[in-house]
Amino acid sequence: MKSETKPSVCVVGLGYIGLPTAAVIARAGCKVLGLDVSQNVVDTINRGEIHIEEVDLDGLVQGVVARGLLSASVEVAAADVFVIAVPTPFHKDGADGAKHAPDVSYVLEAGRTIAPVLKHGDTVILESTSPVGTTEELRDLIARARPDLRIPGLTHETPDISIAYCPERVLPGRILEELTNNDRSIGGITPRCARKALAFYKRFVRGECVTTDARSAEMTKLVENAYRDVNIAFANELSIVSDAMGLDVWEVIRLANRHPRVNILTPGPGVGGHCIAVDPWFIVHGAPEDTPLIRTARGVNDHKMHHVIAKAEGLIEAHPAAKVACLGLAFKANIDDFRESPARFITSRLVRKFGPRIHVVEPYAEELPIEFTDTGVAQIDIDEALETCDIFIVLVDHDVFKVVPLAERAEKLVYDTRGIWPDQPRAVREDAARLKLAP
Ligand code: SAJ
Repeated sequence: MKSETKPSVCVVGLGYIGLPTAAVIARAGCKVLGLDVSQNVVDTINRGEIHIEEVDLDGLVQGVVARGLLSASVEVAAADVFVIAVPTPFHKDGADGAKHAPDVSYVLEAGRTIAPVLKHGDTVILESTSPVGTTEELRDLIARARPDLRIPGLTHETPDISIAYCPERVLPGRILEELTNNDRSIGGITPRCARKALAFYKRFVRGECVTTDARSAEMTKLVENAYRDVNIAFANELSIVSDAMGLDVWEVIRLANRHPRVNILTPGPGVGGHCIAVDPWFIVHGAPEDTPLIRTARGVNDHKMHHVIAKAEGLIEAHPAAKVACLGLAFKANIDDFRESPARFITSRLVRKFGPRIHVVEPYAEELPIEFTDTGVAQIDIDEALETCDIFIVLVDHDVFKVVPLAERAEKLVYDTRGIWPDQPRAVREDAARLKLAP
């Protein structure tokens, strides 16, 4: 039997996706170089430590660094496989339709970085969520930088390198498990490219790996997150409608979900994170005339944040002597990720209006984010909040909040945007008629 040598791998971008991916590939026995622009991130990883919070990642990184399988650098080096996992944000502002336009500059920069070290036989895989056509754009950039290489899709001969798109699908908080067990869509620039990338993923993915073309794989990733956004929008719209009708949305959804073909998601204070609130725009931007539903869902989910702010403001104004606790800043439960978080946005707006009457409870934050500096607002723990605060605004469904027994919160006035305390006697929905809500 042919003895097989394991490919050396370079992972470009050591963030929430890149670092766990690098560690899982290293665990499979491949020698991995992680590349990042931050010297601080590189130094942290080379000490066997991590700069992000993710279940079991610390032990894994420590182990693979100690075994010499993972190292990090700010300098690129030759490898057999390159995995690009850099951010693809969108432009938040900008005139002339630039608002919400995808920004693939980090992907192209990664392409420029690896191009000089590419050699015959290498495979380049893009994992970053990208608008349709980005893998071809990356391919064209590599072709311009390396006219000496035969590039897939641009040559009639056997290409020197392979280029493919394979989006990550992992859920923060379950990244290591999902990296290994989720199915993967692998889109090649050509079928041969897809087969090369498939052979690589088979080394560490237990889920099924399905091959397709690069553009379909790009669209698949966007569609997955847009699907979830549209479904969350439905739940959020229901919560606003139920509110207006004096109904308990949690009860309505619980009952509707008993239907065998109905599965309504959970309302919340809006949709956060850098995937579901972003990726649908990549589809809308690509086909603005043909995406009324996807665009509207984004609007509904963004509007939910403002609905919560208005309702919370009405509640706090109606109780001028009350001390207020805002529970959670993270974009979802049990993680320390505060980027694009509705809870953080809502809390900061309440702080701007009510100042130190607001107290922030966020067990996953060592300190409050920058916009809370000099506001006089205190970060307290849940025990202190239960002892000292009168109004509770639940913005994140962290487990540590969920387990607070009724006896400890029965007297509190609660606005529960996540439905974690369904038995709360003094819940805002019962007071809704008495609240003067901002328009
Ligand atoms: N949310 C609700 N109600 C729900 C579900 C979620 O309000 O019923 C909110 C959350 O609180 C959060 C936001 O939506 O603010 C997004 O959370 P999420 O758990 O739905 O998703 P993410 O952003 O953590 O990860 C998503 C996942 N995509 C899908 O489930 C289709 C993940 O698999 C992707 O890998 C990830 O985006 C990504 O990187 O694209």
